[in-house]
Amino acid sequence: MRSWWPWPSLGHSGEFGAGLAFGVSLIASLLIPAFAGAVTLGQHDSFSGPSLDGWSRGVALADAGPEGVGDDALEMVADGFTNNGKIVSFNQSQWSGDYLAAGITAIMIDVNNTGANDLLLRVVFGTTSFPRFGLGDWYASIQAVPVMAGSGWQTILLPIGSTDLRRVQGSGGYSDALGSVSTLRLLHSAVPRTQGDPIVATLRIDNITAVPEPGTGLLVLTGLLGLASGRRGRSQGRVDENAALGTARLT
Ligand SMILES: [Ca+2]
Repeated sequence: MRSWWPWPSLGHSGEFGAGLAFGVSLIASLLIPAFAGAVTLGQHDSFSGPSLDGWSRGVALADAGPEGVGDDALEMVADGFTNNGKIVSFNQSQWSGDYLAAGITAIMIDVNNTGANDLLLRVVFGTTSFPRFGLGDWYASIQAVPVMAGSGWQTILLPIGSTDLRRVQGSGGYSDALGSVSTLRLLHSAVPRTQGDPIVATLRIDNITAVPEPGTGLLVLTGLLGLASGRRGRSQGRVDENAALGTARLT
Protein backbone atom coordinates (compact mmCIF):
# COMPACT_ATOMS: atom_id res chain seq x y z
CA MET A 1 0.00 0.00 0.00
CA ARG A 2 1.31 3.44 -0.89
CA SER A 3 2.26 5.46 2.13
CA TRP A 4 0.43 8.74 2.81
CA TRP A 5 3.70 10.20 4.07
CA PRO A 6 4.89 12.71 1.45
CA TRP A 7 8.58 12.66 2.43
CA PRO A 8 9.89 9.07 1.97
CA SER A 9 13.37 9.95 3.16
CA LEU A 10 12.01 10.84 6.58
CA GLY A 11 9.59 7.95 6.89
CA HIS A 12 6.75 7.90 9.36
CA SER A 13 7.68 4.98 11.50
CA GLY A 14 10.03 4.90 14.45
CA GLU A 15 10.64 7.40 17.18
CA PHE A 16 11.64 10.29 14.94
CA GLY A 17 8.70 9.85 12.61
CA ALA A 18 6.25 9.50 15.47
CA GLY A 19 7.64 12.56 17.17
CA LEU A 20 7.51 14.58 13.99
CA ALA A 21 3.99 13.42 13.24
CA PHE A 22 2.95 14.37 16.77
CA GLY A 23 4.51 17.79 16.32
CA VAL A 24 2.72 18.33 13.02
CA SER A 25 -0.53 17.17 14.60
CA LEU A 26 -0.05 19.50 17.55
CA ILE A 27 0.65 22.50 15.33
CA ALA A 28 -2.31 21.63 13.14
CA SER A 29 -4.57 21.43 16.18
CA LEU A 30 -3.48 24.90 17.20
CA LEU A 31 -3.81 26.40 13.74
CA ILE A 32 -6.99 24.81 12.46
CA PRO A 33 -10.24 25.93 14.06
CA ALA A 34 -11.83 23.07 15.93
CA PHE A 35 -15.45 23.76 14.96
CA ALA A 36 -16.51 20.91 17.19
CA GLY A 37 -19.87 22.61 17.43
CA ALA A 38 -21.88 25.25 15.67
CA VAL A 39 -23.02 28.07 17.89
CA THR A 40 -26.75 28.85 17.61
CA LEU A 41 -28.98 31.72 18.59
CA GLY A 42 -30.52 31.33 22.02
CA GLN A 43 -28.38 28.39 23.07
CA HIS A 44 -28.21 28.06 26.81
CA ASP A 45 -25.86 26.34 29.27
CA SER A 46 -27.38 25.68 32.69
CA PHE A 47 -24.86 23.20 34.16
CA SER A 48 -27.53 20.72 35.20
CA GLY A 49 -25.97 17.70 36.89
CA PRO A 50 -22.22 17.10 37.17
CA SER A 51 -21.54 18.12 33.55
CA LEU A 52 -19.56 21.26 32.83
CA ASP A 53 -21.48 21.67 29.56
CA GLY A 54 -18.23 21.56 27.60
CA TRP A 55 -16.53 24.28 29.66
CA SER A 56 -12.95 23.75 30.80
CA ARG A 57 -11.65 25.03 34.13
CA GLY A 58 -13.90 25.17 37.13
CA VAL A 59 -16.06 22.58 38.85
CA ALA A 60 -19.76 21.80 38.77
CA LEU A 61 -21.30 22.75 42.10
CA ALA A 62 -24.64 21.24 43.11
CA ASP A 63 -27.42 23.54 44.32
CA ALA A 64 -25.18 26.59 43.81
CA GLY A 65 -27.14 28.24 40.98
CA PRO A 66 -29.45 31.27 41.27
CA GLU A 67 -32.47 29.05 41.87
CA GLY A 68 -30.85 27.34 44.85
CA VAL A 69 -31.61 23.67 45.57
CA GLY A 70 -31.71 21.66 42.37
CA ASP A 71 -29.95 24.36 40.34
CA ASP A 72 -26.25 23.62 39.72
CA ALA A 73 -23.60 26.14 38.66
CA LEU A 74 -19.98 26.21 37.54
CA GLU A 75 -17.52 27.57 40.11
CA MET A 76 -14.06 28.94 39.40
CA VAL A 77 -11.58 29.40 42.23
CA ALA A 78 -8.36 31.35 41.62
CA ASP A 79 -5.44 31.50 44.06
CA GLY A 80 -3.57 34.28 42.31
CA PHE A 81 -0.30 32.54 41.52
CA THR A 82 -0.43 28.85 40.48
CA ASN A 83 -1.90 27.32 37.33
CA ASN A 84 -5.23 28.05 38.97
CA GLY A 85 -4.26 31.65 39.60
CA LYS A 86 -6.79 33.27 37.28
CA ILE A 87 -10.54 33.45 36.90
CA VAL A 88 -10.96 31.92 33.46
CA SER A 89 -13.04 29.25 31.78
CA PHE A 90 -13.31 28.39 28.11
CA ASN A 91 -15.41 26.38 25.67
CA GLN A 92 -14.35 24.82 22.37
CA SER A 93 -17.44 22.83 21.54
CA GLN A 94 -20.95 24.32 21.32
CA TRP A 95 -19.61 27.88 21.56
CA SER A 96 -17.41 27.55 18.47
CA GLY A 97 -18.70 28.51 15.04
CA ASP A 98 -20.00 31.52 13.11
CA TYR A 99 -21.46 34.13 15.48
CA LEU A 100 -22.37 36.50 12.66
CA ALA A 101 -24.31 33.93 10.67
CA ALA A 102 -26.07 32.88 13.86
CA GLY A 103 -27.12 36.47 14.55
CA ILE A 104 -25.67 36.57 18.05
CA THR A 105 -24.93 40.04 19.40
CA ALA A 106 -24.22 39.40 23.07
CA ILE A 107 -23.52 36.73 25.67
CA MET A 108 -25.78 36.84 28.74
CA ILE A 109 -24.53 35.17 31.92
CA ASP A 110 -25.69 34.83 35.51
CA VAL A 111 -22.71 35.51 37.77
CA ASN A 112 -22.10 35.47 41.51
CA ASN A 113 -18.82 36.78 42.94
CA THR A 114 -18.55 34.90 46.24
CA GLY A 115 -14.92 35.91 46.83
CA ALA A 116 -13.29 38.88 48.52
CA ASN A 117 -12.08 40.76 45.43
CA ASP A 118 -13.97 42.64 42.73
CA LEU A 119 -13.86 41.22 39.21
CA LEU A 120 -13.84 42.71 35.72
CA LEU A 121 -15.38 40.16 33.38
CA ARG A 122 -14.83 39.96 29.65
CA VAL A 123 -15.47 37.53 26.83
CA VAL A 124 -12.62 36.67 24.45
CA PHE A 125 -13.03 34.98 21.06
CA GLY A 126 -10.23 33.15 19.27
CA THR A 127 -9.82 31.38 15.95
CA THR A 128 -7.44 28.83 17.46
CA SER A 129 -7.52 26.57 20.50
CA PHE A 130 -5.03 28.59 22.54
CA PRO A 131 -3.82 32.20 22.41
CA ARG A 132 -0.28 31.14 23.26
CA PHE A 133 2.61 31.36 20.79
CA GLY A 134 0.84 34.20 19.00
CA LEU A 135 -1.40 31.81 17.10
CA GLY A 136 -4.75 32.91 15.76
CA ASP A 137 -6.83 36.07 15.83
CA TRP A 138 -8.30 36.99 19.20
CA TYR A 139 -10.90 39.60 20.10
CA ALA A 140 -11.76 40.70 23.65
CA SER A 141 -14.44 42.86 25.29
CA ILE A 142 -13.34 46.50 25.25
CA GLN A 143 -15.51 47.28 28.25
CA ALA A 144 -15.47 44.86 31.17
CA VAL A 145 -18.52 44.28 33.31
CA PRO A 146 -17.60 44.86 36.97
CA VAL A 147 -18.89 42.26 39.42
CA MET A 148 -18.27 43.29 42.99
CA ALA A 149 -17.16 40.97 45.79
CA GLY A 150 -20.18 39.45 47.50
CA SER A 151 -22.37 40.45 44.56
CA GLY A 152 -25.01 37.77 44.90
CA TRP A 153 -26.47 36.50 41.65
CA GLN A 154 -26.57 39.08 38.86
CA THR A 155 -27.40 38.81 35.19
CA ILE A 156 -24.78 40.49 33.02
CA LEU A 157 -24.64 41.10 29.31
CA LEU A 158 -21.41 41.12 27.31
CA PRO A 159 -22.04 42.63 23.85
CA ILE A 160 -19.93 41.24 20.99
CA GLY A 161 -20.55 43.70 18.13
CA SER A 162 -17.72 45.12 16.06
CA THR A 163 -17.52 48.19 18.31
CA ASP A 164 -17.68 46.11 21.50
CA LEU A 165 -14.61 43.94 20.86
CA ARG A 166 -10.97 44.82 20.29
CA ARG A 167 -8.39 42.71 18.50
CA VAL A 168 -5.81 41.73 21.09
CA GLN A 169 -3.81 39.26 18.99
CA GLY A 170 -3.32 38.50 15.30
CA SER A 171 -4.15 40.52 12.20
CA GLY A 172 -7.51 39.19 11.01
CA GLY A 173 -10.59 41.38 10.76
CA TYR A 174 -13.56 41.26 13.13
CA SER A 175 -15.89 39.58 10.62
CA ASP A 176 -13.41 36.85 9.77
CA ALA A 177 -12.67 36.15 13.43
CA LEU A 178 -16.27 36.13 14.69
CA GLY A 179 -17.21 34.08 11.65
CA SER A 180 -14.81 31.29 12.56
CA VAL A 181 -14.57 31.15 16.33
CA SER A 182 -12.78 28.13 17.74
CA THR A 183 -12.67 29.15 21.40
CA LEU A 184 -14.81 31.31 23.66
CA ARG A 185 -13.15 32.40 26.89
CA LEU A 186 -14.73 34.09 29.90
CA LEU A 187 -12.21 35.75 32.17
CA HIS A 188 -11.27 38.51 34.57
CA SER A 189 -8.78 41.11 33.32
CA ALA A 190 -8.21 44.79 33.95
CA VAL A 191 -7.63 45.50 30.24
CA PRO A 192 -8.68 43.68 27.05
CA ARG A 193 -6.31 40.73 26.55
CA THR A 194 -6.28 37.06 25.66
CA GLN A 195 -5.58 35.76 29.15
CA GLY A 196 -6.83 36.59 32.61
CA ASP A 197 -5.06 38.51 35.35
CA PRO A 198 -3.83 36.65 38.45
CA ILE A 199 -6.23 37.24 41.34
CA VAL A 200 -7.50 35.59 44.50
CA ALA A 201 -11.18 35.18 43.74
CA THR A 202 -14.16 32.84 43.48
CA LEU A 203 -16.79 33.19 40.77
CA ARG A 204 -19.90 31.14 40.10
CA ILE A 205 -21.54 31.28 36.68
CA ASP A 206 -24.76 29.85 35.27
CA ASN A 207 -27.23 30.22 32.39
CA ILE A 208 -24.82 31.26 29.64
CA THR A 209 -27.02 32.35 26.75
CA ALA A 210 -26.47 33.49 23.15
CA VAL A 211 -28.51 36.70 22.78
CA PRO A 212 -30.05 37.69 19.41
CA GLU A 213 -29.86 40.88 17.45
CA PRO A 214 -32.51 43.45 18.44
CA GLY A 215 -35.57 43.30 16.23
CA THR A 216 -34.68 40.16 14.33
CA GLY A 217 -35.04 37.91 17.35
CA LEU A 218 -37.66 39.75 19.36
CA LEU A 219 -39.50 36.67 20.53
CA VAL A 220 -36.31 35.01 21.71
CA LEU A 221 -35.22 38.25 23.36
CA THR A 222 -38.55 38.61 25.14
CA GLY A 223 -38.19 35.09 26.47
CA LEU A 224 -34.68 35.78 27.70
CA LEU A 225 -35.80 38.97 29.43
CA GLY A 226 -38.57 37.00 31.08
CA LEU A 227 -36.06 34.50 32.40
CA ALA A 228 -33.79 37.26 33.66
CA SER A 229 -36.70 39.11 35.22
CA GLY A 230 -37.76 35.95 37.04
CA ARG A 231 -34.30 35.59 38.53
CA ARG A 232 -34.11 39.28 39.36
CA GLY A 233 -36.49 39.00 42.28
CA ARG A 234 -34.22 36.45 43.91
CA SER A 235 -30.97 38.33 43.46
CA GLN A 236 -29.36 41.71 43.85
CA GLY A 237 -28.78 42.04 40.13
CA ARG A 238 -31.05 43.68 37.63
CA VAL A 239 -31.24 43.72 33.86
CA ASP A 240 -31.26 47.11 32.20
CA GLU A 241 -33.57 47.11 29.19
CA ASN A 242 -31.04 48.89 27.00
CA ALA A 243 -28.40 46.45 28.13
CA ALA A 244 -30.56 43.57 26.97
CA LEU A 245 -30.54 45.22 23.57
CA GLY A 246 -26.79 45.09 23.57
CA THR A 247 -26.18 48.81 24.04
CA ALA A 248 -25.24 49.06 27.71
CA ARG A 249 -24.14 47.02 30.64
CA LEU A 250 -26.13 45.39 33.38
CA THR A 251 -25.92 46.37 37.01
CA1 LIG B 1 -27.96 25.98 36.67
